[in-house]
Amino acid sequence: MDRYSQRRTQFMNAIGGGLAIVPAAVETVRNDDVQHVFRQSSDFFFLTGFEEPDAVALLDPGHDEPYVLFVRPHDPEMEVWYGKRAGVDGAKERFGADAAYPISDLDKVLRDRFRDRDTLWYPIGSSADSRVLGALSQARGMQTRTGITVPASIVDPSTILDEMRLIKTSEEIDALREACSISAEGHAEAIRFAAPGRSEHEVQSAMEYVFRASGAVREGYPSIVASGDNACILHYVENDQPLHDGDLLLIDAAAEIAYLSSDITRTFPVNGRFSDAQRAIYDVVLAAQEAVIDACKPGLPFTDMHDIAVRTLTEGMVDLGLLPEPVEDAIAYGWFREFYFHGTGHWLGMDVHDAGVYRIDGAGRPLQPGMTFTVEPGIYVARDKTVLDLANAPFDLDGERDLAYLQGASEAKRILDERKSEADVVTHEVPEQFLGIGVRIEDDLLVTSSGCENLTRGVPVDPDEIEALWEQPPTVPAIR
Ligand SMILES: [Mn+2]
Repeated sequence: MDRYSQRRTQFMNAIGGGLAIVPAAVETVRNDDVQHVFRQSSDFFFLTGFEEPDAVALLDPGHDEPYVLFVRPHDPEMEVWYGKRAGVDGAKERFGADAAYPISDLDKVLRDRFRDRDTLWYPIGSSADSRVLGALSQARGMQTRTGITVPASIVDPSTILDEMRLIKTSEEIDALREACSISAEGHAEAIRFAAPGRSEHEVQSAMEYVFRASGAVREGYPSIVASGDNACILHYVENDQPLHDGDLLLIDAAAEIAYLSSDITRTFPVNGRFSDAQRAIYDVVLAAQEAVIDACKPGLPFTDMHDIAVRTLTEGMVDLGLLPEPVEDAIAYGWFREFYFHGTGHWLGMDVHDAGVYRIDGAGRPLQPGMTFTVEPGIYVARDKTVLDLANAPFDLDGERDLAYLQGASEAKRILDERKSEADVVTHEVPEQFLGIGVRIEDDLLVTSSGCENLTRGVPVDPDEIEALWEQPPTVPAIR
């Protein structure tokens, strides 16, 4: 049995008397006959290994043909233009389907398969909604007269698939390990390649060259190559600015291997030497990352990692004068969020922000061997954040999330701003030398039986080692 067939068996054991429909990703038009780059949906690929768009997998454990693929049929003319298709025969012969049909037969076959099934496992909100739900409602309309029973409930299959994807097999860990080592080598090349006068996208190309030349067919997500003030924009992707002497360069990028993505961030000086202010902030972020990594072992609640990072970062920010004393107020009142406003990590796998819940019954989920995740603290001092108005109002992240969930983001913000304006406010001036500095350090961890393994230390985090690496000549030639 190949890995996909093992996964299907495990999944079908979990859905009992139901049937499941898992749609492939959809190609989107860029213009005319040009499509945006296509990448298969992770859940669909996880169960099928099938990389084409316009496909649906049906898993029906109570049927003597339990695994069905609906695919694009052969079409010689289309295949000349857009590439080869497996077709209906290939879906059976190469991808192990017990039965296969052209995608145009979906509605008809579904009506047949819905009979005598109690539950439909289907991710509502996907591109196949109109066809799948349309077929179900048609079947329901007929059941009153015919006595046929069709699924009365629809359940999201991600409750099962997420759990399967969360704990990695040794085969998946091997692929992720390779993605991590290639990604680290690309980052090392970026550090060697960067220099004043080059641009963000030139560094990006040298790094991505290493990814691709080492075996990756794509990045796991769009590369963030952010110099100077751009580092304070979390998802900066323009990557079109020149590198200036004296600036830092923050790069958040990674390769994907066999549908598993790494996720690395490094921040380093464009001219090879951290300034005192840059290094001071860097050291705080690194200390926070090390404190979190030191604590990672089976049993640690996921949410504890953020608490550890917040404490270390806040102590450091108060020490540097970025925030006023005392540290306890800076944490309790959420002042640290002026400079650290994202989470400390996320599951890592087929999707860079991978599947899986972070809490169980409200409490942080304990780490288990085989889980993989990132640890990515940062400090971002936006250039225009010269004066802080800090409210002495208790900060409750869960409460804020609940509020945003119920009221919507903008109304929640209005309510929170109003609460803040009613509290006493401490005004604090941000030391000028720190303005415009953004630092994030991100590594990928695998939980082992006794602790955790850092998969991405193929590129250094120690500031002295980064400076030494910058001194080395790049391996990728500069074109200009
Ligand atoms: Mn990340």
